[in-house]
Amino acid sequence: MASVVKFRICPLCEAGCGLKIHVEDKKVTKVRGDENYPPSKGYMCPKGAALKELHHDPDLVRTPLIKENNSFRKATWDEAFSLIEEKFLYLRNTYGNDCMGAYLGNPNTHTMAGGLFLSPLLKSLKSKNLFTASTVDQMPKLSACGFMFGHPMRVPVPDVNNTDLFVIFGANPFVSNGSLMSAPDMKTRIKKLKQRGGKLIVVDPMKTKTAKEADLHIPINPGSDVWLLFAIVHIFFRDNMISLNQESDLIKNFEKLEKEALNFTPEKASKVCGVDVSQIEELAELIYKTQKCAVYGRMGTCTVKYGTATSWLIDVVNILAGNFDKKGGVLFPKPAHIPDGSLPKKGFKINRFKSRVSSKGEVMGELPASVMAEEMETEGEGKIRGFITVAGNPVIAVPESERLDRAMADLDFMVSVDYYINESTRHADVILPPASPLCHSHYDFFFHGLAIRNFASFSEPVFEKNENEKDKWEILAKLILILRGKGKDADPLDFEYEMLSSIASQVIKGLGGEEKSGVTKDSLISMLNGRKGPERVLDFLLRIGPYGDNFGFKPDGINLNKIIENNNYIDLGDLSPWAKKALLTPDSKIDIYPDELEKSIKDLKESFVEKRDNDFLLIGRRYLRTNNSWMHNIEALSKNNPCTMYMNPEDARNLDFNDMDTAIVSTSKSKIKIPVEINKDIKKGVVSIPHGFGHDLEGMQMNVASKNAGVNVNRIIPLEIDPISATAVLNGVSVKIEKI
Ligand SMILES: Nc1nc2c(c(=O)[nH]1)N[C@H]1C(S)=C(S)[C@@H](COP(=O)(O)OP(=O)(O)OC[C@H]3O[C@@H](n4cnc5c(=O)[nH]c(N)nc54)[C@H](O)[C@@H]3O)O[C@H]1N2
Ligand SMILES: Nc1nc2c(c(=O)[nH]1)N[C@H]1C(S)=C(S)[C@@H](COP(=O)(O)OP(=O)(O)OC[C@H]3O[C@@H](n4cnc5c(=O)[nH]c(N)nc54)[C@H](O)[C@@H]3O)O[C@H]1N2
Ligand code: SF4
Ligand SMILES: [Mo]
Repeated sequence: MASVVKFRICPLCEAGCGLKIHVEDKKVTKVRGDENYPPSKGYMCPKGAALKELHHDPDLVRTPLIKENNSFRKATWDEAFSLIEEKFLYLRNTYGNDCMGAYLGNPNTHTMAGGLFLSPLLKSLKSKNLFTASTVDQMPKLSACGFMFGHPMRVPVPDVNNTDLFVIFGANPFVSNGSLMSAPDMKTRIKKLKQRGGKLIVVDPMKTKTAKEADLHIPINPGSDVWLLFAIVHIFFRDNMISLNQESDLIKNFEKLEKEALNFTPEKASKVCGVDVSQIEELAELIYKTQKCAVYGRMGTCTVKYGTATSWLIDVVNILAGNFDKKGGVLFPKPAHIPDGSLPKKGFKINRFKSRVSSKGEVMGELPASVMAEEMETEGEGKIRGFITVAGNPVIAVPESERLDRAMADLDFMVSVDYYINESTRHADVILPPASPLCHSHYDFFFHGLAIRNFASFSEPVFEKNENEKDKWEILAKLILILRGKGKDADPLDFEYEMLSSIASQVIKGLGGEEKSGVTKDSLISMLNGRKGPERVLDFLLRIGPYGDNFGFKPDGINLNKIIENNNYIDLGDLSPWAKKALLTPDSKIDIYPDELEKSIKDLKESFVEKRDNDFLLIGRRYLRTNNSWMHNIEALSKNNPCTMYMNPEDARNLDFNDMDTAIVSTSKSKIKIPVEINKDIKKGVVSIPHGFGHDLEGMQMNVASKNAGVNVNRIIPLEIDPISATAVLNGVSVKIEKI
């Protein structure tokens, strides 16, 4: 049988590399990087290649499963949806709306269905018990951007291709392939940066793969970046090193910031951060003097005690040094699917409602993942009894995981939309598996808004799904219709039509109404291309988007077919300045010191302590061949990812550890046993454990992963949160270490 090569955008991480999927007789024979796809030019990582094994993984769930007598049996879709309808409606009618809850995991952001159908799914639950992986991840950055720029989707992205100084705080893009910065092949980009005379600086307690390529690596104490960044702001004001790229009246609360920064001297920062005063001074000067500089931060600046404050200060530094909204600095992307004027200009609010048990505030309409367990455990009105997980593994991803594991086991009824029986989905009563990723089309609704270049790309399904399989959007639409009381037999296309119709109404309203414009909803919808489902919605958004063809009124504009005809990719240019238009604060200003941060900064000032030498602070790490918890079941990816604890040689000597001796690591919550790997790249007093492991729980069916189970670090991480964004503190956790 002849081999065919199909193009696919990789759905596994933010980089979104272009892949060539070689197919023979309905089988993937190999996966290679597509050298003709401009963003990645042939680059891919081992995970991309593993799409082959993923597609054929014998452990992948391929039909709906229903749990009976503690084990799963195959079921029809109709049986599965009937049971869900019966149980969910019963629970809701008996206990009220808040007895329902949901957790959405990371891979949702890599699917078209996730981009379009999850927000209506959450609405249809009518509950406040909504959780996502954002509160163990990037919520601090989104919150900081919300306060400063008016909307959490206004995230300034480093213009890596044009910058001359790239300063990275707490990220390791050589391994993670970039996050809140979609940019495949960071290694080549850094090589090019150096070729044009530019510099890379990495601030990280660990000399990571990225840090090893840096011109300067600053090993900082975990959790202390907020002090270092504030000290830079202090120096800027003290030495008059401020050169705004905006008119000053575009920025408010400037004086308040100046006054606050007085409190954060480099001398004080030096003691907390373990970084010399002279180095802090040099860093500030270099950032100020370099014309094109981009400061960027990720996990190490988000999932820390002052995550929102740290994330905020990164952009404060960019603004004060004149690098915000400037080529070579940081800029807002302008994705093709978000029509101008479609995001509300009303600013960003949090705490609009609180959790039932411990009164934690809402952020972006969701509650912190850290309160999930207590909301499931605590009796009373609003106790979570019915639960949905979609592409998430909270038992591994969320702190105090043993408690969450027990709480999930006690739920009355749980549904998981997922294709593995893993640590979390083993608690489900029904598992609904979407067809393999290669059976879905792809457009990056989330990551085009975070990409270092504006473009629109699309890939069609590599395989047609089997008759008995369902696309993820169909599953989500069914759940929405069931939860809205339309019944399990309602047609998912009814919901697709509702979405299209609501966009059409907005457009017609903008044209002055149906009568005046002569345009009807159905006339617009009938002009759409693409398969029914998310593709038609995408085509609609592209056509009315900032580069769209406006249904023919702008013949040079883009639409879905044009992307496909243009080899799946349309370039829309370098990021370019447009902040003045992009700001979504009610007064159209940048709030450089939002009120919401004041309390946290007061607390920070009062919390000043020098780091004590005998404390161990725990941080996390990622491996190139992992993807959080879920790709350990691929044989080719399961090797060379040891679940060990890195320890500095001096610490190891002091505690009398030899390489691979077992340590007991404990916090107030629990203890784990883990082998110690002596590693000179980690700062003294800091230890690192990768997350995503612990695949030895009863009832899982991931045969490869279970062989290399490792231990779940979230068993010992306590439920501490950043007070603003309610995001878990995963880095800089104080631990005790003993030899076994
Ligand atoms: N291969 C692979 N790629 C992935 C993933 C994966 O699991 N594997 N996961 C994806 C996901 S979901 C995400 S969110 C991204 C994350 O993307 P990144 O943030 O780039 O990845 P991390 O490896 O978490 O990098 C965080 C870095 O912060 C450092 N660090 C820890 N604490 C501190 C601190 O207090 N201060 C400073 N300055 N540094 C600190 C750590 O040593 C680490 O090097 O990666 C994505 N890409
Ligand atoms: N200690 C510690 N904890 C962490 C982190 C850390 O650095 N340290 N990182 C945090 C971060 S950044 C993140 S993003 C979270 C990740 O946490 P989660 O998103 O909750 O977990 P994942 O491990 O990504 O598991 C993804 C699940 O989705 C399923 N899946 C994959 N693709 C699809 C799909 O297309 N459709 C459906 N329906 N299901 C799919 C997989 O089978 C798996 O069950 O973990 C967080 N937890
Ligand atoms: S870096 Fe790897 S996982 Fe990420 S998109 Fe590229 S090939 Fe896929
Ligand atoms: Mo993440």
